[in-house]
Amino acid sequence: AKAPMRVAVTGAAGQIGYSLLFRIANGDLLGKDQSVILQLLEIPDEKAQKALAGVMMELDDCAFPLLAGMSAHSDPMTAFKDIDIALLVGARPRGPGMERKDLLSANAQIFTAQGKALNAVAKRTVKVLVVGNPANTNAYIAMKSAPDIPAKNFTAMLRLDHNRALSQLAAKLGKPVADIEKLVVWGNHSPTMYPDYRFATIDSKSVKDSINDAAWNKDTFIPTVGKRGAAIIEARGLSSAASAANAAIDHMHDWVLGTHGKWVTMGIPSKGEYDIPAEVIYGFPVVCENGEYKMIEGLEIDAFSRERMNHTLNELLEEQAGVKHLLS
Ligand code: NAX
Repeated sequence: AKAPMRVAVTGAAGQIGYSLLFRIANGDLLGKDQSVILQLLEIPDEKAQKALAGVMMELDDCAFPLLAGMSAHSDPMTAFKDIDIALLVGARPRGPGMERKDLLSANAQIFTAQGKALNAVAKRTVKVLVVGNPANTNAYIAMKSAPDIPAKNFTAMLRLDHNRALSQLAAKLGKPVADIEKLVVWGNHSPTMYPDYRFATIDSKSVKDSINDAAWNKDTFIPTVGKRGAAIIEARGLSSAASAANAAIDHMHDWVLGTHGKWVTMGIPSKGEYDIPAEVIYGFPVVCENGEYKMIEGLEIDAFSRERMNHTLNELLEEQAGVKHLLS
């Protein structure tokens, strides 16, 4: 049998954690032949640790054959010891009266500390996915705080946006979601993201030609995908959790086990592709193979797309500028 893989999950007692952990332990993340050890991080707060203990009791009670062990932590230096996979879900939510820059700096502190801990104790091959918002900038901070781990190992979650866009297109076309290929979501995980179906195909036919409605793209599709998170909050009274956990599973599963030629969207550090400045963590189209992602390069960018891509880039550059002084 394969050696168990160590998976750290932060924010493990939160909403997303409650959907995520059971699926990891069930083999949905790394495969039905791969056992896992869960290393769960929560804030030291007594209530959070107690809630985490309760979640672990439930994990025990599932008697998952693939769950080879688990531990609770309040310090990233122990939680990240020897891990293969980091799912960084916990983050500071925006409290009442909290400004955007306060939110940015509260999270910058968390992700600086977690980046340093990864640098100190995680496997050098650790694959990191940041889910906690602002996800792209938090991933950037963690990456900059972990100089001894390859920058390419730090990614942010755009997959929920990708999946949301797929489902909107499938509904519009009246076709199964599985038939759509080559969708892209560019940029920041925020309402400025740019879901782009210009290259997408359905049953090998062009999605753009099938829809053939620029106004629907601009006035319905792009805003619906961008505001989907807010629509879920409005309907459910709570933010997306099961779908976010599902997207995190999709992202990491595909990165580790491959996409078999299928394009997916990952937030990854730019190397200057598509004129996105180096090191910006930006949503790009990729395929994955042998545990590595590879960007789809050379796609044509028209004037409308360039404007959208710059808009979401500018937001990311502003976020980066807002935390620069906190990175040493
Ligand atoms: P919850 O508030 O339910 O859970 C977050 C948990 O993280 C809490 O239990 C909290 O104690 C813990 N936590 C906070 N700081 C921590 C730290 N420094 N170390 C360890 N644990 C810490 O939020 P939930 O609904 O689970 O959402 C988690 C994060 O995902 C939020 O930042 C949210 O904005 C973000 N999201 C990102 C999405 C994406 O597509 N990238 C979509 C869904 C989600 O909104």
